[in-house]
Amino acid sequence: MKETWRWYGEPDPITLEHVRQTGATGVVTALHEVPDGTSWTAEDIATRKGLIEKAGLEWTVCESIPMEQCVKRGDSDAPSAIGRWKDTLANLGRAGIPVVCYNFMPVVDWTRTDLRWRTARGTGLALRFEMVDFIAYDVFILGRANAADNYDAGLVAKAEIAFKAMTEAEKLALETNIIAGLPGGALVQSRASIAALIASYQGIGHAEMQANLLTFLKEVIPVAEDFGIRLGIHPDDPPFSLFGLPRVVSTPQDVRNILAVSDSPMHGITLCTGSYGSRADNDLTAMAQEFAHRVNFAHLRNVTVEDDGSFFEDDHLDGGTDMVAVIEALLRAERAAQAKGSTFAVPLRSDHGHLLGEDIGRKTNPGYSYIGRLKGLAELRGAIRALTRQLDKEEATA
Ligand code: DNO
Repeated sequence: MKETWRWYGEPDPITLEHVRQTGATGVVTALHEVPDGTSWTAEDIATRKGLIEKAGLEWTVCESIPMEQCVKRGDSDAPSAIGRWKDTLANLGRAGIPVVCYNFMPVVDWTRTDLRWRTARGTGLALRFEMVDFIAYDVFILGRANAADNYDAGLVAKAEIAFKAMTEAEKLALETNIIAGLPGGALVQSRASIAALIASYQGIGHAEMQANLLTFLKEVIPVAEDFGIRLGIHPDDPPFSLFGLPRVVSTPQDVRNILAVSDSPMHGITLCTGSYGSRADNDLTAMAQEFAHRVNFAHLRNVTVEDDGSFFEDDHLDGGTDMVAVIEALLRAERAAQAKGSTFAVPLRSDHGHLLGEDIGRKTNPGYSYIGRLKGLAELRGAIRALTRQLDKEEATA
């Protein structure tokens, strides 16, 4: 496996020099400044790559090439948007970027309700998705038509109580957390624009979204093969419906459907343990064992899910996912592939991290502070080292 670190480009308060100090050798980035709907030029890609290489690092993963909403809706202008996506992919391929991550979430990308939640164990400030608050937003603040029908009646009642107790400032803060776009996620929305975007998906259910994804995949996989780029589709975060909209990359069955499109090693998944793990019925050890040979990128983080479906980001080795078992499955699959001649080292990054120490008072991207991620990386690195030793011994005595 290859250690990588997400970097948001030059505006990122965590510099490439900081990245270098972590010991990670690969960088995960995207041309975040290019507006959606424009393909990335070879020149802009070369400039970004040059910056990374000048710092002694490698651009290992592009996360993400943005996906225009029309592709997810399967509109009549979807083919031209897919064409732009393919142009960007080809330009990344010409530049030798080995892995590309993307997602297929409708309207919003990754979503949380609280970005500074104090953990019960006192391990800093974590990102949290509070189910009752999300429902309060959808049903009572946004006021989406029939939204209450999408939730358990008991939770809607709790959400109403929570909503009535919120100050205007609290309502606004909740709204900002949900729709103002987390870094690397969807664009900033206003209350009116998000309502319009949600409405634009009317009539698109799970089957339609899935068909639109398969259409997209059939178009892009051949381009990935031409350039030897490994694609890794990122799961829905969280892996359940938001705003009554379908999400089609949430469960093991979704992954099976996606992978069935092509056996090409260029068509794989991003195993984001935190995203898949935010759903109590996803067994991450079983998923890692089943899909390890198709994992082209690993996001390693842990979450603790609560009874009502709320969850918070826990420490990297603690929470609902047995992280050591997941890493073991990935290492075993990587070895098996290497025994057959593959030279691919699966890139991993310690995903997110708590706000700790001096980072608490500092401006950083939510989830992407320095110390918390570094702590996560150090823990994961230790687990990888120990497991590697164990697998080496196993191989020596086999
Ligand atoms: C959150 C990230 C997401 C992810 C995209 C992948 O921290 O994992 O922003 O980059 O959804 O396309």
